[in-house]
Amino acid sequence: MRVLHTSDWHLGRALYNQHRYHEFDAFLQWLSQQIEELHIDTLLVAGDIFDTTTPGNRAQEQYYRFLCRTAASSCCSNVIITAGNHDSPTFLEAPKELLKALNIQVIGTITDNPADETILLHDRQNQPMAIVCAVPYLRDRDVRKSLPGESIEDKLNNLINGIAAHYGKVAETARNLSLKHPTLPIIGMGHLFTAGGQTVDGDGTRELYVGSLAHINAASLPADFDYLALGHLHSAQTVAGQPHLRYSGSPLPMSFADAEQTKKVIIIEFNEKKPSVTELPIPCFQPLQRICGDFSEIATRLEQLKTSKSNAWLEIVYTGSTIESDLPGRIEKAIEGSRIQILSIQDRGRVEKVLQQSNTSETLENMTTNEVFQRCLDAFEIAPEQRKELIFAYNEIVRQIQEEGNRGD
Ligand SMILES: [Mn+2]
Repeated sequence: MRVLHTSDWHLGRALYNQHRYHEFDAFLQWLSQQIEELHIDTLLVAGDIFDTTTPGNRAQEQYYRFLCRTAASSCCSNVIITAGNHDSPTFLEAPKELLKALNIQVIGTITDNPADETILLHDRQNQPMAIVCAVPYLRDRDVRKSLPGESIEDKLNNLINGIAAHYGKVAETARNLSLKHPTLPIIGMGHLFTAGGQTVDGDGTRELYVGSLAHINAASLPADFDYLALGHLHSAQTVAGQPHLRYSGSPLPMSFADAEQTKKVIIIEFNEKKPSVTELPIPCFQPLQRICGDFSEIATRLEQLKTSKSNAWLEIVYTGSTIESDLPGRIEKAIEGSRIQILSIQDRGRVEKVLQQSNTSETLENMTTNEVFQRCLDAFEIAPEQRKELIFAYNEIVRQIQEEGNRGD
């Protein structure tokens, strides 16, 4: 039996307002091809299918088109999809019954019965081949009851214990099932942050429980899993050095921060209960590059990319000490006639200049957004009559960003 484990597709995700449909299409095409060529029996997608709780039409079309293709494949007899913290459980589960007819199982949320998350997989000859514990992302309210007089520590401990207890209950139903099928592997699926997990700053992994460090210790998860297919962390990695407990990571870099990583899906071949695990690298469908430096360093790098006929998308971080007038215009001019696209230009030089003029013990982290802007107005000697309008516009932008951050996911 051969399983493919992936997660964190984040269909519909954009980079600085740039849509990424062609990358998602290319990835899903590639994935279909791998499923056929490697004779994959079972596909597991461990959460964060979509980037938002209300994905756009095009992202949905990509998802359903891929599922139809997989259901029609010559080998893949089972697909299991669980919800991640970015997904809407009800949105994902809405077509559940229809997808079941194609042997695609969707678990968006938990029920009162842990056996609902335990699935006995069959091959196309209707022979049982594995037991899967498909646990979706567990929301605080799913596993923890609020009690009066609790401290923050109590809440956190109850949350962590609640999550571990839920995995325990589902594993127990799998254990009971395996009494009848002792040679079948037990495969777990989950969407959580395990203790010691690695993230790259800015790679889009969102803290699951606001203001807390609810990281689950691998030792508190049931030991029944012959393989555990995890989602949530966007860099591929094992858990606590154990090769059968894994994050596949996201198939596309989520930002310029993880653009250097080789992205992967995981192939697991079972000989009865014994897994052998291989990492399958995903080709890069759209090069992303971050360029940092003063103007001459940026210009040199742009020239190199232009000469090599690059089609990269760029994030440019200007760190020069002088204030460059019309930085965006000069950069645009430097890439004229090439296939390069600039997605973002950040002028760190200005931020540094603002901070240099202020008290040296200050750092950006301990200033409010309004204080930083005030310093900025001072540093650039903006006339008083212009300030009112600029502050108003600035506040509006800050509010919009905060509202977007709060929106339902
Ligand atoms: Mn994710």
